[in-house]
Amino acid sequence: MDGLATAPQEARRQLQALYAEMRPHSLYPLWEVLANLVTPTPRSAAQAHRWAYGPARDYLLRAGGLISAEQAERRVLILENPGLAGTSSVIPSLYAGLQLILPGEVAPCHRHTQCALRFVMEGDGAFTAVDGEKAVMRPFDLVLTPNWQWHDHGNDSGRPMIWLDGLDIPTVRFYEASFAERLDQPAMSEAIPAGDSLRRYGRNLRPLRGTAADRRPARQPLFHYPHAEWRESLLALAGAEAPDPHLGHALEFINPADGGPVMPTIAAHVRHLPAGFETRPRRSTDGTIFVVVEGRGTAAVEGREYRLEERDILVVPSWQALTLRADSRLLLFAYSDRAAQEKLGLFRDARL
Ligand code: GTQ
Repeated sequence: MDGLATAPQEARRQLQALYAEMRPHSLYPLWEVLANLVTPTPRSAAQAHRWAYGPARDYLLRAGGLISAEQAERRVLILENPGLAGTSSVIPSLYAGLQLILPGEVAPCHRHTQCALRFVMEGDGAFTAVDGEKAVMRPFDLVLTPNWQWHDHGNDSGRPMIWLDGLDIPTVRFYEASFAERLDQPAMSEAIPAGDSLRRYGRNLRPLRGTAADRRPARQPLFHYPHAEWRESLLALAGAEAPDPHLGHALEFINPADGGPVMPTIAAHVRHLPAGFETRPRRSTDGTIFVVVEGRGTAAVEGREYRLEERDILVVPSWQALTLRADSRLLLFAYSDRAAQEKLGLFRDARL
């Protein structure tokens, strides 16, 4: 804008004529748009938003009466950010959805270049199978299906199972790198006992390289982070340390292969806020999706307040200041695109 606004009348007219001539040749003046392209601080089109779990769950169960998991391939309600209409995105780089598997159903086996995490919202005993190995899913477990690993979901538990899907679908779309395949059978044959990779790779152990027992992909061996384990660690931390003023107590889920985030594009962590604790405001460049695991409280995003109840989902876009207040002990799960941003040298946060 500045370029045009400061030019004299006649020059402005000639510039407009020049733009009109260039346009059919796909040429445009940078000076008209520079201030919107290279902004001094992030300007997210995404909006802060909270989905109350109850109503979302009701719609999902209604869909469950009308279409099977097999028909749908994945029976999921997309949590689309109201500021990103038509993009199926919760923040510009990430996707969120609520997936339902009813007793006896199978979500057929496929693989894709998108990375996915599953965070269990309710139900107990359904499974995600990754490369033929089942992770039996319990409430608030984290299960990964990393890029290009075969996965199917099934439920022989007798109860509906609902989890949050977090994927990097918009990131993969941005890079135009989407590949996907369906297996010619609904599920892989299960040669591997459930929990096998957790025992082999999840205890600071690893089968010796070059042995057949080292069967998982070297970069991504682990895919199940049980609630019982992360909760115990988080509460022990809370008993031993004062909460960080901006974050509370926080533990990141890590990939044991390199100590980094769980997947190349997505980082995930859990937080604990003691009853009555209020964080100081903090901004970060990684738009973040939160799930309330336990307790209740309030989130303020740029001063606007959102009530938080168990299983509610909150999205906080890039660089919007977040304050969290815990009415009772508050446990949160969170995922974001921080993993990708760190690799690109983009991640920043500001403690206010
Ligand atoms: O379970 O593989 O929510 O491929 C979206 C795309 C879930 C899945 C989603 C997917 C999946």
